Amino acid sequence: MKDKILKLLLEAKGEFISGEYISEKLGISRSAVWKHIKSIKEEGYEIESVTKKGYRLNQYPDLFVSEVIKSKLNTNIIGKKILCFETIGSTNDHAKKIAKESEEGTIILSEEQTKGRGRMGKVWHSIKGDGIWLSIILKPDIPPYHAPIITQIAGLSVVIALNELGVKSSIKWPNDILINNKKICGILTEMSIEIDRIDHIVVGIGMNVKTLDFPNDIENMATSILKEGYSLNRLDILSRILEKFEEFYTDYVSNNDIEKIANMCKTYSAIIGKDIYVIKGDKRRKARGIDINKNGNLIVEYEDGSSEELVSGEVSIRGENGYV
Ligand code: BT5
Repeated sequence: MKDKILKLLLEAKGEFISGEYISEKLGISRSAVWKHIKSIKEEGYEIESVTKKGYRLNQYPDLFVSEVIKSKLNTNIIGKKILCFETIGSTNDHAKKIAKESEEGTIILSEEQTKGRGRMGKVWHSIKGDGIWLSIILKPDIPPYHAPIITQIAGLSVVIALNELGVKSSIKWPNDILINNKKICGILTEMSIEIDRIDHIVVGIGMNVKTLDFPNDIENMATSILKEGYSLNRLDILSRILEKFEEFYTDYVSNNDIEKIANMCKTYSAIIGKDIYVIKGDKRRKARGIDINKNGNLIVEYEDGSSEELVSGEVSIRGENGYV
């Protein structure tokens, strides 16, 4: 019932709605309405009540609540269904579990992850309330070998969303987003294939928003929006990312123009023209980032003048002096 009242308050878009209207609409007594409003307020929602006018929602807390996100979100597919958790193992694991029976564009969010994952089983720290821990379920009709482009679409959406919000960021091919050469966001794309077609893809996006103290193992290479001096609301960042993602994703699935995505990624690249290390397993080789080609692959040139086309998933990139 609380969710339904919240929905009515959100739909009123800052206007007053009367207790009578809510009670009639939801078939509950006026005093029940008042009790629910009281408990919604206790969760941090600022609700004004004025005699003869009713209730008005003035402000809401920066929490993941599906009705609130929906009221902000301007998309058709991505986020049509939103599942929010207080805590979860990994949003990607949950997304994979429910993918078969879920609609394309369903998103899963959690305030905290206890088993957040990076690539190849690496740990992804997901501190409660500090970040955006998000997974998106997709069902594109594309060949499996095109799946890495989804990581790039996600990266592009994050970078463009942040830049539009005034936060200058760049992409470290293939799956990291950086601010001032530190990692603010990582992307983990996983797919399920049936013979030669994709059954579903889960794209996981983890972004540090409010973290000031990072665990020891990442304190020198990680940063957050707040740590970089920007005070942004998680819900504003999230809705902007999802809107950008829908724009690039729908364009890609209808036109299959990988080169367009690759070119945009190149514009925002943190490693083109930079000295880097290419790391494969325990081997590390000095190189220079040269290009992101029309297939979205990274072209590097080694010190001996030879070059290589790298496909995402097989390498890690590190900067010559530190993270990038
Ligand atoms: C990634 O892997 O960067 C992908 C991270 C994806 C996380 C999202 S959150 C929602 C969804 N559910 C999940 O379970 N995962 C996804 P990779 O490139 O392998 O980088 C992993 C490395 O990043 C770790 O080994 C650490 O060095 C570093 N790291 C871990 N937590 C971090 C954090 N919060 N911020 C910055 N760096 C971190």
